[in-house]
Formats: sequence, C-alpha cells, structure tokens
Amino acid sequence: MGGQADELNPPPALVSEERRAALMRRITEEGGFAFVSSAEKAAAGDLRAADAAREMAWEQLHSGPWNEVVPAWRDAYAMACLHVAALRDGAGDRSEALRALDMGIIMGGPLLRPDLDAAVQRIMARPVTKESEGRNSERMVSEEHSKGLDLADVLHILPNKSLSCKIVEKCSSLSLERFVSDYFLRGCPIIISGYIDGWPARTKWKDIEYLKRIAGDRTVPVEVGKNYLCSEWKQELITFSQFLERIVSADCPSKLTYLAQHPLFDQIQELRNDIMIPDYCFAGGGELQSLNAWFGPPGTVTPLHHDPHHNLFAQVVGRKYIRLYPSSVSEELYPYSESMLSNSSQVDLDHIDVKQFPKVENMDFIDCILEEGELLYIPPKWWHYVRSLSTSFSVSFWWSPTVPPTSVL
Ligand SMILES: O=C(O)CCC(=O)C(=O)O
Repeated sequence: MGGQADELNPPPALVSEERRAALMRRITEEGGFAFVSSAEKAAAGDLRAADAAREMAWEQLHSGPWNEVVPAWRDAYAMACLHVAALRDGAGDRSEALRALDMGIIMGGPLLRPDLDAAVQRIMARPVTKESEGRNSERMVSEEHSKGLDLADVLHILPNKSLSCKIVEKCSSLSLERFVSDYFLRGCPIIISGYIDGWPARTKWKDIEYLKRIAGDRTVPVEVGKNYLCSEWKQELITFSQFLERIVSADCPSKLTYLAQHPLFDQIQELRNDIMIPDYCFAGGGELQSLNAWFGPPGTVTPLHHDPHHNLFAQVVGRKYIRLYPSSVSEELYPYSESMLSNSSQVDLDHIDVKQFPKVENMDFIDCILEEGELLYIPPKWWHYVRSLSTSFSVSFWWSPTVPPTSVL
C-alpha cells in the first residue's frame, strides 16, 4: 500500500481543500456570505479578515442553546481559527497561533480536526527559544501540595460520618475474569492497587516543568469557584501554565480552579502517551465513551451526582476522598427535577440541611480515600461525591458495554 496517493486515496492536502470548499458551500446556504468573503480574504493572507471571520462564527456559536447551533458553523469556526493561527504563526506569534488552534479544537466542529491537530504538531515540533522559566525543574507537584493531610486533619474537612461506615473493598492483581464476575456484573465498586504503577504519568505528572514544557502554552477550559452547583461558579479558558500557577498558589475556595472532566488526552497527545487504557475497560465489549482529566489543587469538590457509564477512575497524582451511594437509593438523595441537573443531588454533603433533606443524614454509604496509584471502579448510576485532599491529577475512563451483562467477556 505504501501511502501512495491515487483517486481513492487522495493526498491529505487535497482532502482538506475539498472539505473546506464543501464547508464554504454549506455556509453560503446558511446565508453566511460575509463569513465566506472574509474566509477567502483570510486564505489570501489577510489577518483582519481572518479575525473577522472568527468573530462571525463565534457569534453564531453563541446565538442560542449549544445543541441548536448549526453544525456547519462549528466547522466554520474551526476553519477561521486555522486561518488566524497560520497568519499569527507566520508573523512569529507562536502563543496566539496555539491559542487559536486550541480554541478551534475545543469549540469547533470535527470536520477540520485533523488540520487543527496537524497545525499544532507543526508548531510544537519547532524548538522554542524562550528563557527556561523558573529553572526549578526538580520541583514536583506532589512535593508542593500532594502529600496532603493526615487522617485527623482530613476528618475535619470531610462530610459528617465519613470513613465511619463501610470502606470500599481493595485488592491488588485482580484478574479481568474476577473483575467481571465479582464486580462488573454485580455492580460493586472495588479499588485495585498496583495496576497503574508502570504508567509514565505516575512520575512525569508530578514534574511541573515537564507539564509546562509539553502543555504550558496550550489553552484549556477550567472551572473556577466552589463547585458547579454554586452561583458564583464560572468557566474560563486559560493556558496550562497559568493553570499550574493557580494550583501552586491556590488560596480561597471562590478562586479554586479545577480542570474538570476535560478530554485533555484528545487534545494533547504527549499526555495521552503517558497512560494506558486498563484492560478492565473492555469488560462487556463495547467502547470507551470518554477519557477525561481531573486536575486541581486540594479542596476541589465534585458534588453528589451519578453518570450512566461504567467508570474506572485512576488516581495518578495525590489523593481524593470519594463517597458512594448505590443507584437503588436514588430517590432518597433528592435529585434535581430539571432535566439538565437530574443526575445531581440537591443535598450539599458538606452542609446537610436536615430539615429540607431528612432522609440523607442516616443513610448508609461506602467511602474511601483513594490513594495515589489506585484505580476505583464506579458502576453505572452509582452516586458519587469527590473531594481532593491534595493537589490531584486523576483520569476517568467511561465505557458502555454493547453486549447484555450476562454474556460478557
Ligand atoms: O474527581 C472528581 O472530582 C469527579 C470525578 C467524577 O465525577 C467522575 O469521574 O465521574
């Protein structure tokens, strides 16, 4: 086969040109004449036109609810980002070029994703002549904040009754067969230790200089504030370096910055190379639905909620407290009635309002402190509350089997 281009296998540049031309026709049908005109000028090297095209597409993305945006406009946004990036990069503005590409990756549609990734790779492959920042390359995330507190201190921070009921069962060297028969099929949580010891991430992600080097100039979405159910909570787009600085200087809860549930490993290939998909995630056949990063300072809280998928939660750096309630008690956990939040509980476990939510205080749960290097299996629909006890970097693997649960493996 040898990668030779022929009619059935056109060269990538041609494919990309065809995709772009088809997209312009689609945007014209949508009435986006001004966008098409600006995009054409941008392609001819006009930076102001590229900025204008990006602005027009951005407005379309924010013209109504996200799920009602015409998909072609997301692709158009990605195309405008590609133009902006090419022209900024040509003018020597590496960081603006990377920011434009990341915005295209995060907010844009899938059509030009290969072009965005290729453009990032080209920029990242070039040596950077910046002064080495900080020069304390041996400084580890864990040495700063990830050791965390001892048990007595931890108990002061945790919700009432924590670690007083049943603790999540823990084992090492769990075979896939036993995982399936004893936990996956029965819907029982389990902690598996030792399994991710060989991941390069276990050491590399403690090194701030490593993280800065491979991801520092990349733009990522973060959550700022106590948690997503609070009114002062917001989302921001900042560089990974800015995020790392906020982690190191984390102070009051209103400024807590959490890189939460973000598909960081689709965006930054080098980080993806530091981890491996655990075999357990193939239980039941089916496909990995998503692979998300959860990176933040001590004190981040993900309030009580449940998800529809199987979840293998890898605690790569630092430690977290995790409380679990089975799906069978859902009604007693007072889920929100609005459909957007119906997988979240109205109960704030850190300050339970017993008058409003009388059933919760005496309900049984199981909990644990998930230590660095451990994997926690959370079955579908199990409610979970998560609090970081140190600087913490976790990865969640969500998957859904395609075969009925009786015939797995
Ligand atoms: O680590 C966290 O803060 C929350 C993780 C979580 O909710 C999940 O993996 O589903």
